[in-house]
Amino acid sequence: VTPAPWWTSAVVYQVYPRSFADSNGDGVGDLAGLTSRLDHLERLGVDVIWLSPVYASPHADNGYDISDYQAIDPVYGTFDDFDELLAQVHARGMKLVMDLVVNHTSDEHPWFVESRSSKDNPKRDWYWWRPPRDGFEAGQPGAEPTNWQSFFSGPTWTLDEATGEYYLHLFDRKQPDLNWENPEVRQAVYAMMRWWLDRGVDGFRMDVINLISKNPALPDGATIGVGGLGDGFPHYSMGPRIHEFLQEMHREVFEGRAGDLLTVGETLGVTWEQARLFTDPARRELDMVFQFEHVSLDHGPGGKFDPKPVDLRELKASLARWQAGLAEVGWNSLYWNNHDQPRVVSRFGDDDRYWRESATALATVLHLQRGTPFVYQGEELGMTNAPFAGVHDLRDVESLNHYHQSVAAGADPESVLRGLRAMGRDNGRTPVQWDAAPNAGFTDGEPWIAVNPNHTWLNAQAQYDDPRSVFNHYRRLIALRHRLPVVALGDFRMLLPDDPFVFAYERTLDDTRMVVVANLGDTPRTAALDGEWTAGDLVLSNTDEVSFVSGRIALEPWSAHVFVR
Ligand code: TEU
Repeated sequence: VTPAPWWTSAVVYQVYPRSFADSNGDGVGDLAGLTSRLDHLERLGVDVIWLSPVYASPHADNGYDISDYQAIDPVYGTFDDFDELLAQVHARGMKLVMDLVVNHTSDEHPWFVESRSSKDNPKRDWYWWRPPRDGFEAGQPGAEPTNWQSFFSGPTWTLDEATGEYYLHLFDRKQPDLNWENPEVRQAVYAMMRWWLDRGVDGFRMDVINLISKNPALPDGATIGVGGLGDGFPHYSMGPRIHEFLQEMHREVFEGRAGDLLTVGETLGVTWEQARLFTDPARRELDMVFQFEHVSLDHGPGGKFDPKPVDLRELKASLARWQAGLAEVGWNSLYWNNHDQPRVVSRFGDDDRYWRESATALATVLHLQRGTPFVYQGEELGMTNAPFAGVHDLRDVESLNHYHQSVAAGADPESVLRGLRAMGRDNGRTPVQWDAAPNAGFTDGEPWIAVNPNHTWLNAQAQYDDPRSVFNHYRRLIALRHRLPVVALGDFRMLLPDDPFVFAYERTLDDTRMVVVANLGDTPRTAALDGEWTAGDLVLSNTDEVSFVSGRIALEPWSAHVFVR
């Protein structure tokens, strides 16, 4: 038997550097700020840090628009700061995984500057350039080469006046898509990746990696509304060469490299069947992927900014499907939060009366599944969505575009704001709440986005010495994964799938059995657990006591318990 990979018992922590810790008072987090807070991560016990982009960038999308892959943006510091961070992370026995954003570059990247300079520039074909649609003049409404709608509102094509052609951008117009059909593009990306690995980083989180292969015919999408734009997703996602590209990348970049590396692909809209192909070790593509099924269940008929309540049975069924689908072959990532999602305690929990209980209960049911858990900065403190008063409080390009386009199309501003308050990405981007000081200990200056006013009581300092805190609960969950092979490797079986409030499952490995049971609702419940469990088997709980009434466990609102025997 081959030993289980190291990341089966590891936990990853995502740092969004802009909002983590600011060392120089300019209001933006930076590398030196992160280095100064490594004690926090060591205390939490995480194994790996995934660092969101710190490369040179004009910051149209907070660094997911890169103008130089081999430079540190001055707002984050210097290469000396980076090397110091990497050395300190390694000295503490942790790993550092970089964000890899290669579906697109910034329009200010020298590759694109060259590419746009003329139709016969050698780099013209490094991006997707197309003439206006047949029968249309450049710039005329409807002249875009396809009818696709961008992730950030409006068309996916922008006209370049100088050459009279359009370039493709699935995201902002400042994020032109690279043409992966061109072998020079692929080799340039692989060389850059090798350069970072040679520098000592431990792997990559790959941004929207399933979008790098597109159907080169670029067909129109089915019409979806807003200005007659169409849904191009079936044509630009999971294109015909996606597996070929990832296998080539594996060969060119990772094959034969010493050390414990990690690759995780962000794969929008993939099914578990596709995820199994990406993560089957025999295929040599990726270690794991981020899937989006469970974080799309609350999207309403009008999309993500038209949220609807989630039925817990559906959420459980979705997660169980992924557990089963990637049980024998492949591997799951486990996450509630990242820099693109609203805060889980506000989304699926109760950020008011049962704040502590629901934050810890949600953490428990996620972390003890089979897969590698990802903790997003502030999640370990139970940070909540932000009380954005109006559009002036928002910073995110996706939210701002959505707001302006919807209002221009006649929507009621207040109802647009309601959707953004619930689902907007800025909810996850308010500064980490270190202490009760005026800017939560994040900065001595004016923060780039407002600190959540609840930092007066919701902060790291207030939680370190409280054994019941959200922070210490996360610490215990992480320690449990490190300590118990059943957490890392046990089989998964969902219990009580039809219960609308109780989330319960069993893990088994050889003779060890573990049962996780939580009440994800605000009224007391009872549940019958398979087998004879007693309070003596309890290894972790978010309440003070556990009691059984005629064979059924009594579950206080948002309580969570873990039994092992
Ligand atoms: O996000 C991919 C993505 O499409 C969504 O998760 C996105 O956040 C959007 O909300 C869809 O409605 C990745 C990055 O994580 C994100 O921060 C970037 O903005 C995006 O790619 C472009 O690089």
